Amino acid sequence: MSEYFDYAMDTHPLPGESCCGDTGVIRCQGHQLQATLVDVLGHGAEAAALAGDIHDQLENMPLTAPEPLLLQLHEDFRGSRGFVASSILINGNSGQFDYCGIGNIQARIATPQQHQFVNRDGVLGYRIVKPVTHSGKLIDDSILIMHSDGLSSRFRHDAFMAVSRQDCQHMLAHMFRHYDKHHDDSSCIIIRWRPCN
Ligand SMILES: [Mn+2]
Repeated sequence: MSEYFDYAMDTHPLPGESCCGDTGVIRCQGHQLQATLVDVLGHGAEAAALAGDIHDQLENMPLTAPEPLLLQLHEDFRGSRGFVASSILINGNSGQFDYCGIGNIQARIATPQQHQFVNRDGVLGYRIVKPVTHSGKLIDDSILIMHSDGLSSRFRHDAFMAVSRQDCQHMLAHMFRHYDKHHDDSSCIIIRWRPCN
């Protein structure tokens, strides 16, 4: 939680595994929030080890615009087994955001507007096409959802609206309860921008 944002994140390993190859980092600095979600290819101990290294790297980087952040991760982990990632940087005063994604992390603004972000193809650490930054402006009370392909993308807006007044931790539980496919590591980040609080 911060003055401007409510947020929650969780990762679940594939059933039967004790460690997870999905990871995420949410950081607030001043009025800015940065959230990055990463899905390392495959699962199990080797994927989790790389996810841990990427997590540490993200924790130690200054808040960075998403496109250079992903390019930096691509360089830093070149030759690794590879991963997909999406990152967003939000200004808590204005709601202005920059978003960038490579690979199949799903990201959407669920409400009050509805917007599905489109990522470029590629595998970070291996081969990517030039990333594209999507910039925009949230409106009050916007809810942003990012999740890996361990959760189904068959998002039901009407069902989500029923929980959208709850805090992000509850919305996150809803996502894992209804969308976890249980055949891959899964991860989800939910952020609500609340400029008036
Ligand atoms: Mn996956």
